[in-house]
Amino acid sequence: MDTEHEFGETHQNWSRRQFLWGAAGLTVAGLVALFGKKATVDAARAIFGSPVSAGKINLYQFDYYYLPNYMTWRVGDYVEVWLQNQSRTHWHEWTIGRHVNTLPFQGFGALPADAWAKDFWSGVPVTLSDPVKVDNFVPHNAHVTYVGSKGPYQIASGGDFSPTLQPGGSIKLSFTVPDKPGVWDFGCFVQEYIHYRTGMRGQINIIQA
Ligand SMILES: [Cu+2]
Repeated sequence: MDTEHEFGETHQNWSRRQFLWGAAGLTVAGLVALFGKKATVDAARAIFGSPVSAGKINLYQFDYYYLPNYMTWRVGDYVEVWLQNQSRTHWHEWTIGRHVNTLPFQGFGALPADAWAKDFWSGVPVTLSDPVKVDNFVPHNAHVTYVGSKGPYQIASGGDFSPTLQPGGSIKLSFTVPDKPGVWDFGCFVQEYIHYRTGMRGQINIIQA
């Protein structure tokens, strides 16, 4: 068999696969744009499965869901999450933790400062960069390095680690996935848990290296 011919075939197959993945991506994006429902997001997740995400990850915030709403990370991998608020009207945050405090669900009394009993980011070194329209950022117990002037990060205190973005805002969070394996929940608790309850939440499964 001719080696050059074999290479040609391999190249052709690769191109075709890239095309198919690209077309599937467009279809899913179109569905999300049309319906914007959590069901569609779940469908997208079923189509693409959940490969391990590493390196650059786009995480979109919509009213009221995240895309993706499920990720798999591996301990020790370097991750750069580019959080982007696609809403034209709503402020959204991104928190990760375990054991959501359901007291605010009762709808009475003062809201507690923390939404999670356990904040994923505690003790985790993380670098923030490229802030655009950041409403506020709460570092809580994370070890944060800020790229550039701290002004644009609007550093605040109280509650869990959370970047809160204005409509159209974005920020990059770079870090090495800490040795905290298992399933973690993430969510947006803006507007007294309404976003979270409406479906603005997801999960991250952290697997061992
Ligand atoms: Cu939100």
